[in-house]
Amino acid sequence: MKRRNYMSRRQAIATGLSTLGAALMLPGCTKPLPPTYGNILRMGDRLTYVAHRALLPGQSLAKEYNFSNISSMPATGTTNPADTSQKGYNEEYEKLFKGNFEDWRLALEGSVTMPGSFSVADLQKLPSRTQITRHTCEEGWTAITEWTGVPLSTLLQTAGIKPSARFINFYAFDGFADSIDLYDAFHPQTILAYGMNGKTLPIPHGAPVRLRVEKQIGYKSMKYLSRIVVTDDYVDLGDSGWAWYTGI
Ligand SMILES: Nc1nc2c(c(=O)[nH]1)N[C@H]1C(S)=C(S)[C@@H](COP(=O)(O)O)O[C@H]1N2
Ligand SMILES: [Mo]
Repeated sequence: MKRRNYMSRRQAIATGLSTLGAALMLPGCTKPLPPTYGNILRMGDRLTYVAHRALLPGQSLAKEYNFSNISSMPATGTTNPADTSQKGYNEEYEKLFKGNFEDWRLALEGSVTMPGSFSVADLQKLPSRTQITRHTCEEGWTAITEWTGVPLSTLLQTAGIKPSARFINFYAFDGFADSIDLYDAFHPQTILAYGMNGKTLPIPHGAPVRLRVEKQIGYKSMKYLSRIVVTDDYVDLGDSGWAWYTGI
């Protein structure tokens, strides 16, 4: 009988490590990895990132639920940037809010061949996706919610992202800024949501449009979006105090 050639545990680990090594040296990238801010603990995030990106197919879907699973969802962080007494208050947002967001435009710029700006109506004209998913907050609570919006990939394809593009940066009215890589950006469940549980996205949950990144922990799903910038390199938007990569 032919002798089966199983890979030994040690060999498997060695192969895994060299795959990680290769991933660490992606060609043509000046800053291929997320930041650690000189924090030794953040090296763990980097390892999680490299391991996920090297070992997972990248596009596995987050579990989707049924209507009967929908739970209530608390609003956290900024809950109304139009409220002068809130930390995330923004004058421009207050004006847009008073005009029922008719003048709101989502800018899409950077490494794209056709920069543009989109009204809520523009986004609603594009093919939509509805998904019932579990939101996991780093503070230890979860909620199951239905989200409706346009896949970020559709918008990026419309704008024609350049081959050199690697990261998508997001800016919100309350001062939030963060980024995701192209795996998450083109993930089919990564959407710009304008609907929640069958209704217009409410103010506390990020009106008029928020990001849903279902493969990342809660704070990556940015509320109150104002601008999207495609970049070739990782842009240091400052340390939020939270890990940049939190794949779940
Ligand atoms: N612009 C902005 N986006 C944000 C936040 C915020 O404070 N401002 N909080 C984040 C965190 S920590 C979580 S858990 C979710 C909460 O979303 P929710 O308020 O709709 O429950 O939004 C994320 N996106
Ligand atoms: Mo959170």
